[in-house]
Amino acid sequence: MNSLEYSLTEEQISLYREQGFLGPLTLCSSEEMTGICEKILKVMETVGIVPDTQQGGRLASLLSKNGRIPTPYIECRHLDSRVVYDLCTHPLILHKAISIYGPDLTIWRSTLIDKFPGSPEFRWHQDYGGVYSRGNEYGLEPPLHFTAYIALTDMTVENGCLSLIPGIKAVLPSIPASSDLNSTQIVAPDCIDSKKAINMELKAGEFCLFTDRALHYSYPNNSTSHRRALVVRLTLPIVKVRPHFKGHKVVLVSGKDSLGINPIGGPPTL
Ligand SMILES: O=C(O)CCC(=O)C(=O)O
Repeated sequence: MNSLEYSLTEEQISLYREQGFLGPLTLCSSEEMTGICEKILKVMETVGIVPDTQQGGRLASLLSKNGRIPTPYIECRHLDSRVVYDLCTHPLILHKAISIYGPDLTIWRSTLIDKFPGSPEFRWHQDYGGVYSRGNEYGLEPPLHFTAYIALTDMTVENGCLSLIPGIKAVLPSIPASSDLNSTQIVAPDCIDSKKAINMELKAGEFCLFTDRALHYSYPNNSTSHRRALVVRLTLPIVKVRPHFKGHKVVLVSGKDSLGINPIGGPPTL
């Protein structure tokens, strides 16, 4: 496969710009992803480099009231696990991202989200509100990032797949998700027209891309099995990323970093 076959078509690029998201896209077969997911589950049994207090990050406060953080050790495992790093930097993701954002790309964060059976919805939000709002620890300047959302298991409406509303480009009015001082933002309910939503059901091994303004939600997991995803947050080397824990580094995954404004990490050796 040459890099053209890895890239997006003109139609896909237009659709991404119009909708603010694109998918499903194929990364690997379900069988291959099942094997990778088994390795990732072992990684999640080990402690990474992110302090306990920051596990679950801003997504934790998007869970409905009383929702608990499903699994420990989910944040930024691309910094210490080769299997997570390799998935985050898969050429099929990077070439597609390059088609839209150009050759210079960094990863500033990743999160493994294990939605256990019975776990609640994530409420409607734009990642913009969580990442750039005042007082949170993920600030990026200038504000620009996007997400590659990888299905480690099949994701359906029943087990908690994403749902997205196409065409949202603006930053919508938002309210804090909870009374917690560090709470992330959810979009104000009167700005959400959920009739327009498109469900993003994915098979294990598929992924989708979405902007930081894409308005999205995920269903509760009403099934009896776990729904697992790896969420990769990408940006450009020109974006200054506020380090959000000791040892946090931005990883240059494509092209060059001509400004050198962030501490840059390499692939993990394990
Ligand atoms: O995985 C989920 O259920 C929600 C993830 C999400 O909302 C996000 O990545 O911003």
